[in-house]
Amino acid sequence: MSPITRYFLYVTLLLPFLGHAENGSQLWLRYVPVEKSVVNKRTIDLRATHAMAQLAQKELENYWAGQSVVLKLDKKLTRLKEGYVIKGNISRIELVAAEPVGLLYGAYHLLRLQEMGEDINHLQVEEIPDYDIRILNHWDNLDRTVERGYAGYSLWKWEELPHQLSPRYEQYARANASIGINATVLNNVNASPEILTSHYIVKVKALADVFRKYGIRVYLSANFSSPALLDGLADSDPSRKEVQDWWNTKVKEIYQHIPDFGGFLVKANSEGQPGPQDYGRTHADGANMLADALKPYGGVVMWRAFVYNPSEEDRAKQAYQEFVPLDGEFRDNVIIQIKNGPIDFQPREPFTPLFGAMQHTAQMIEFQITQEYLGFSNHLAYLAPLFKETLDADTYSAGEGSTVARVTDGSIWRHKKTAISAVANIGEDTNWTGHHFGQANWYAFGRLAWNHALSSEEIAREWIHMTFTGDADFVKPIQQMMIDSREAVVDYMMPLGLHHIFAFDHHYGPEPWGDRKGGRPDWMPWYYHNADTAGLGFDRTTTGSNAVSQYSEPLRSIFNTIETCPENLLLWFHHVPWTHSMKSGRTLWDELCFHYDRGVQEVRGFQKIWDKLEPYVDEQRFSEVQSKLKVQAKDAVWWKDACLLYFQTFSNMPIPYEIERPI
Ligand code: GCW
Repeated sequence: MSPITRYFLYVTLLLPFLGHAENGSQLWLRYVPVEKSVVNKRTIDLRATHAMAQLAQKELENYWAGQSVVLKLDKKLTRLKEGYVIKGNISRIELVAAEPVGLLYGAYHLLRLQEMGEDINHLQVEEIPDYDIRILNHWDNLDRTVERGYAGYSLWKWEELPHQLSPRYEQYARANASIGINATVLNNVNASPEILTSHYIVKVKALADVFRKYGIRVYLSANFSSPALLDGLADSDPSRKEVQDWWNTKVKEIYQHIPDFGGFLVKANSEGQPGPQDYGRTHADGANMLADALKPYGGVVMWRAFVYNPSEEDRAKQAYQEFVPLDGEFRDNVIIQIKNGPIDFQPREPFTPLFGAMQHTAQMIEFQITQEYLGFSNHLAYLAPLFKETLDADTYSAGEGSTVARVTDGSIWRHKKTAISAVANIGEDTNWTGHHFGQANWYAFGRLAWNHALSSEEIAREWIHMTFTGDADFVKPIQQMMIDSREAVVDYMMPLGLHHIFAFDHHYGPEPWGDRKGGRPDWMPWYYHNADTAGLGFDRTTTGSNAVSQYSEPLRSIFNTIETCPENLLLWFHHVPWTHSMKSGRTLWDELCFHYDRGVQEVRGFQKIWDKLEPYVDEQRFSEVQSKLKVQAKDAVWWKDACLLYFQTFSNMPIPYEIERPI
């Protein structure tokens, strides 16, 4: 090969590739710019002037290779909320929305169809979001560390703000808008009071100004003791006029800078955070004081129900016990934010019984996208099946069909605003989420917040198409791997309803034996697994902690009876004898061994699938995912061996021969 040919090959083949060397940074937004020849034949006709409508037009101008599009606003179509209608024939597509942001969402819808290679000749689309507020919660601290964050430091460069704006702020906003996310809480719920100082408010404003272009409102986590901590008030008692005035003044200042500020998220009287109970007041007293301050500006309070204390009472019961008596006492701009499960974002939990138990109070779900309990950013765990399990769970609180989705989206009890949230997995890493497949969980949350009826399979298919390739030989096996991945994690970490047997504090590996002298009993693994020579599991039946009583019938009886309790939650609700006969005919002990082993085998299977698909993936993403899968496979064996060898000291039964030997 002559040097000239070599140079030519280098420039044409290698350079474009080098240009994409950081291949995770584009997320699922890999639209190809349209060629000049197409642009000349096609018009993107905008009949509105709003900046967000212009942005929608620009996205289509740049990337829409199909027919001409007309974008129109029709304020009368209020039923659409932030949604849109798309109709089209061969030569012309019409995109109509009631709000400018609806045009932007509609534009991304069209681009998605294009990426997926869908037929766009006979479009009849009507999309209305299921929730009004679709919000990410960042647990980002002001020093840029991220609580339970595994993708590097926080995206928010506080020391550079407000003067310097990282280009990633806009990329973040665009990615969110492309999946319908319209709100974000910038800082950790373990909130530094500093965020509410004037010094920080101008920094928050700078971010809000960028995000607004994409229809995203900013919220802040507020520290309940801010009045005392920031301005030296004697206390932060919500019943005192001086404290109320402080909040009114602070809220006014925020709105002067950020006229569309969303409101506050509050973690109060939980894990050492201050709150109204410090002064003998209730959660309602605290939430209402903030709600009153925000009300004139249309702001909202998201008040968390994640409260528990070391006590004789089962931790799983405490949120219900504290909040149900307050039903009806909250202002209409307060929404109670409830984690999907009653303990804490475990690989599997039943839904929190508080859902549906407060009919006069707006409720919202809090999911966790960041994988605090699912292998950090090392393990591939596609979370749409976990999210769907909660959304689709029937609470029976207003009869059959009262799913968690329907008690929170306003279709059973109407509330002023509906919302859904998730703790973000985003950080400064080039690929945003640490693991390339972590991007799928951000994507899945956005899509489900928009339409909770979408299936995990559909969402995975979209994401794979847009992030990698639409080649069926790649899409099919990867989709299957993603669908299976969450259950694989449950199997090798905590099958059959086991929970919270994680290593202390950091929550990465197994530590079912953990017993720290003087530590909080409700933070010790044995509190949850209760292993003894008789059996395994937490007795939450009517003769145990009676947590089952917090569920509506027929669930209460189903969970309460060992024969009817779903086996995937058996050890959540029952202390089960080691020799108990499971549906498979195996003893509990053998079944436990079987699940741990299956989890390991599944991850080995993921490695094989991935290796085989190397030709479809760029080198960088291929090798990065490959290394993560190695770590995951090693960890899965670690979990299996550690848990089985530990529990065997109680069961005193042999590990079945067909199961891989501990190493
Ligand atoms: O389980 C805990 C996490 C904490 C987190 C807390 C919460 C923000 O381990 O890191 O604190 O949940 O949700 O408030």
